[in-house]
Amino acid sequence: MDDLRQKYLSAIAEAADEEALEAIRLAAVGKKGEVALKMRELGRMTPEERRQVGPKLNALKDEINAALAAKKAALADAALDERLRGEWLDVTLPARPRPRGSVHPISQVTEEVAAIFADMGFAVAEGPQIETDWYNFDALNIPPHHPARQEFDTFYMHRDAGDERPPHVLRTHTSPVQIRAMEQTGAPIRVIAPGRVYRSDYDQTHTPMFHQVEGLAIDRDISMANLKWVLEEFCRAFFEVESVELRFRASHFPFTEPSAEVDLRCSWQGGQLKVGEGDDWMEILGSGMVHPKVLQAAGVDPDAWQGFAFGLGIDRIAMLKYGIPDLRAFFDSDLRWLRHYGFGALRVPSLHGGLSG
Ligand code: 2NL
Repeated sequence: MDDLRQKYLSAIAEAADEEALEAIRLAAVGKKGEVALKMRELGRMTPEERRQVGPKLNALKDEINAALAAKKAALADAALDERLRGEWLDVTLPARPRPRGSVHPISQVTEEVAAIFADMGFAVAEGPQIETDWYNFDALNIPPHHPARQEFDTFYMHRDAGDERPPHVLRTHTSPVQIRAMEQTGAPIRVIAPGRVYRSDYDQTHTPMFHQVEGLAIDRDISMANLKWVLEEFCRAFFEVESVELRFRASHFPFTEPSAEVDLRCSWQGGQLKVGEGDDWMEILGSGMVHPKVLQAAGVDPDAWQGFAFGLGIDRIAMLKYGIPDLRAFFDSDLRWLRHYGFGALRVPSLHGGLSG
């Protein structure tokens, strides 16, 4: 009986599949199996022998059946494991091997600028691209018939004869967005206003639609010193260099007093721009202290509040940073150009994660 147990338990242990297991079951404990044959021999035994051998045979049968059931379960587990290994999916893989679209350099640079100013406490403000001439000009201390109005090459919206509503224009700068922001939240305020602006001008370096970002900080005692630090910090972060040097040149805008144009120290070696070193200066910004009349127009008391404002062209700083030679290609919607100069759609610019890398 020990030989039988040994033989079948090791056969069960080595069975490779359910089919082999069933063959072992028939040979061992089936109706015509070896254990059944042994049971039949009981009839020829003395009652004493039968009492001895009977229970042992039954125990052997139970043991073999239990071993068969355990092995069957183990084989089923192994088969499931094998199937799961084959059906395994990496759900972290992207749905497509490579995104087909790309982020336009102007969108990329706008996001970069917003990330830098957000870090300095500036919110992003938006407003309409079709403005009344009051928001676009009057509120900015540019009265009707003022010569500065001519300098903006404004697009005027069509008006029917006898239409008495205030004239509408395509905004020539994003300053009106900041006037509206001041009206809505009052002072203190820190906002930037990025967006599309329009001027009737078209040549190598001008497109009738382009992009600007303006910034505004109003509080009790904001000065030109704050302006200088903010602009330095911006240039350092934007051009991703250790240090920068700015030069303020006295200038004139109707909406700021005093006003300054800002140049950035740089060098052009072999057509390659290097910021923060060299003997060249590149004009990048207009800025100044917000004119009291502008604060007044926006509902902010100029005797209690003061602050700075600045404006810069997004398209130009995008060309400078990313070595894009031709402004007009920005707006051609040429897919080959977009693939070359575009940015990965899944890389969001941030100060901690890197602006452009
Ligand atoms: C330039 C000049 C500038 C501003 C824009 C501004 C806005 C408000 C009040 C006062 Cl609400 N000023 N904006 C100030 C100075 C210059 O832009 O050359 N941009 C490319």
